[in-house]
Amino acid sequence: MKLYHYVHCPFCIRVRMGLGLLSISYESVVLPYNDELTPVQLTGVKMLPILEISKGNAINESLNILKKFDATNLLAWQAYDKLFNEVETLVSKMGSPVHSLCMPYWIWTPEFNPESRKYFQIKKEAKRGPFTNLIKNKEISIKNLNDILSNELEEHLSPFYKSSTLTIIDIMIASHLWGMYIFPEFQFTLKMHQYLQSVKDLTHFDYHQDFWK
Ligand SMILES: N[C@@H](CCC(=O)N[C@@H](CS)C(=O)NCC(=O)O)C(=O)O
Repeated sequence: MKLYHYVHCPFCIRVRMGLGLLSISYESVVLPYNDELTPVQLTGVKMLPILEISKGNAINESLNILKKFDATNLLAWQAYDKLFNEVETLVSKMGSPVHSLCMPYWIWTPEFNPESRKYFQIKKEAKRGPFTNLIKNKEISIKNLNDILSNELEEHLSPFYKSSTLTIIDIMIASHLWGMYIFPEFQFTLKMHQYLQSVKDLTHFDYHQDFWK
């Protein structure tokens, strides 16, 4: 199987973590962000992650990919069914400051080349405004993120989100926050850091593995 992904993308990290926990091996294919043809040929839309199970059989949507391969419910999907609204709201609330802060830095990692960097920046600036402004306003985004983490997340970690064992929800949360490790002026609290590192360990996740083969 081949997993087509972007290294920085939280939904792609979600699948990498989930497949890691499930001990499912795959060939990792990092696509340049400006490659529209490959994803469209595989699934009809320019959206990653995509898992190509066999020639002519490819699926997208991170949660659907993981569900398909979790025959023994290792990811405890009942937790997601129970907390669906709450978790989707939390993830999208966190996603906003994380994207605003990290996008200007993601483009300078080895994932991008000059063409894909330009494509990404034009597309994302059309939605969020100039990257320079995102960084000029970084204190607002950092405060926003810290408020969400301390008021809506940390108190529910015991040590996983409303659970003593890891569930799909922890993978959804950790994958959305992982980008903050590359933002230079942000520090997770010790509790948050330990939580993220335990998700990393259990899922055998290595953010930059594709660049150090
Ligand atoms: N609901 C999808 C969301 C995936 C998604 O939003 N992927 C983004 C990257 S983070 C994408 O492929 N965007 C393509 C583009 O903006 O060109 C999932 O869970 O897999």
